[in-house]
Amino acid sequence: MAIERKWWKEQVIYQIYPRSFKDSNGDGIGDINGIISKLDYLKLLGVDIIWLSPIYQSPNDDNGYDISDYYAIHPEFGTMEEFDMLLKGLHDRNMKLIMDIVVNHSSDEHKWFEESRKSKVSPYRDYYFWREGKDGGPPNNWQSFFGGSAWELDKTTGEYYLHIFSKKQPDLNLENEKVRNEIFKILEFWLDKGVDGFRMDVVSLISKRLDFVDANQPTFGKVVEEVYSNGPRVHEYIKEMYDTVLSKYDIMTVGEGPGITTDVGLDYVGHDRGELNMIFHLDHMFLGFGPKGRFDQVPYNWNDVKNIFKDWYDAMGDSGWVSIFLDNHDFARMVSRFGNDKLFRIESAKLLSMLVLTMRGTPCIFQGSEIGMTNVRAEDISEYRDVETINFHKEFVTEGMSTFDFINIANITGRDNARTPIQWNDSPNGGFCDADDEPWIGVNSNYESINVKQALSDRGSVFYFYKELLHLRKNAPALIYGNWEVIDQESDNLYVYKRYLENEAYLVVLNHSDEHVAVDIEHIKAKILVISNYDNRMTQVLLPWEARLYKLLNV
Ligand code: ISL
Ligand code: CA
Repeated sequence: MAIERKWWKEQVIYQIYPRSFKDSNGDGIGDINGIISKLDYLKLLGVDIIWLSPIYQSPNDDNGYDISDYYAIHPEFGTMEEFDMLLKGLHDRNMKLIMDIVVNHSSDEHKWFEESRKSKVSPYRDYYFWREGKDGGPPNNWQSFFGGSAWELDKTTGEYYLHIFSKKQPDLNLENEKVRNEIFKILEFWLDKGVDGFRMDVVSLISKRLDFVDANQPTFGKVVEEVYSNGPRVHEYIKEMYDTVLSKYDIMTVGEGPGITTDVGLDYVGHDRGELNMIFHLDHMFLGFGPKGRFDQVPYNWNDVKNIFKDWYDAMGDSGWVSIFLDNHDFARMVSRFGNDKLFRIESAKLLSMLVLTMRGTPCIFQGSEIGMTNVRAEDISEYRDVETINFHKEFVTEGMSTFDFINIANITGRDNARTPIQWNDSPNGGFCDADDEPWIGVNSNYESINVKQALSDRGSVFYFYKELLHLRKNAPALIYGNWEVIDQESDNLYVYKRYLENEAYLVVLNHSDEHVAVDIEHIKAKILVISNYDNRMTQVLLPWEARLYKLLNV
């Protein structure tokens, strides 16, 4: 059977983390008007679908992933009228908007939870998971993603509630039909406003294993996979959302899924499942995470990444779809993690963009990657804002690590690396806000050389490379729907693959290293170089981080 053609396979997603995108009113916090002021920039780049990280009312314990009112815009970001203008501004430019929807948990300041915690007989008690403690401690040994027990004792009733993330993010109980109906109402509210779909936060976690048995797996990753994710009713819940609401609109959905492995991927996105359109699987993003998670780094290499891409391609076949991405607001900057952000920043940022835009799957670009923004180098723990980094700092220091060592790790892997403000120009605060305003998190000190203004004035910039590739992809069905065949699966630094569909074919040749590397492509005779990150080189030796896209003729 031929692969199904869909608009959401052909378009490209760009993620906006609103807090860090553009401040329009001097409070140091990015906002909706700031985004509106940059719509022409996004259009110029050539992306199609904006994924907006949460902008709802929130006490911001986890920067909006803790929602206290799903129907209101957080005043820091603006008003509902401004939101409507943003949506219209995008639609006027033939672009789309997908909302980030977080239904695994709410904020503890949501009225449901405030009611729920009041008494054991509250009509909202069953909106969350309340359990008695065991042997003077929590009901089981589950750990929170953000450190410590996943259970918090609430004094009012003497019971514990479950929070897989921070204690200000109590898990919603979707076993309760009322909760599911609330969720349908929320989805409908935003769809009726005209949004074009959803990114569903941790959708793999929404059904719990109700026996709440202790986790006995060796690593945190395994616990997520085998205990927290893919619970018994997860597909029933997603299908119900699809049948009741989602299927009635021409929209797209992408599920974010820690713990979704290749074995179960198609259960979420198989085209006949009536569930989600695509997933963000996190296998390659969790590489390097040791038994205790991201601050417990273990080595990995490029081949591990390649193997994961191969396994997912094979697992999806022609019947499922993924998004292709190498960074987002939860991970290090792409060029710092998978490239060389010092000696070959521009070359490697371009190489990675070629990878993201030529694989099979809907590409997702994280804000700032289009200008090759890098990780930060914080020197003091007070520079961090992320609840995860702050909590684990305490935990690791208690266990004997020095703050100095912890900061060195956080500078490699912490989420704030991706959350510093977009560098718009070389003025103080990088043009994110005015020089005399105080941004909510410090601007990366390299803003004077790495910024949008510079990128737009330089034809050889990372920005224009993205722009050209985005344009190429749009007009090349083989790069969207084509089969993908890797030529050098074993190589640790080369990544060479073909994309082909009917009589159209492309060859992508990437040197993922600081070295000169020979590549054997001479036997592929009829080919023309379409785009590369060095000047028109056709030789058999690739320069460091050289990336070439060839069109193959006579196929
Ligand atoms: O960043 C992580 C913790 O180490 C990831 O495991 C992340 O928590 C996971 O991918 C789920 O992320 C999503 O849900 C979180 C939120 O903090 C993240 O920002 C969001 O992308 C809870 O809502
Ligand atoms: Ca602002």
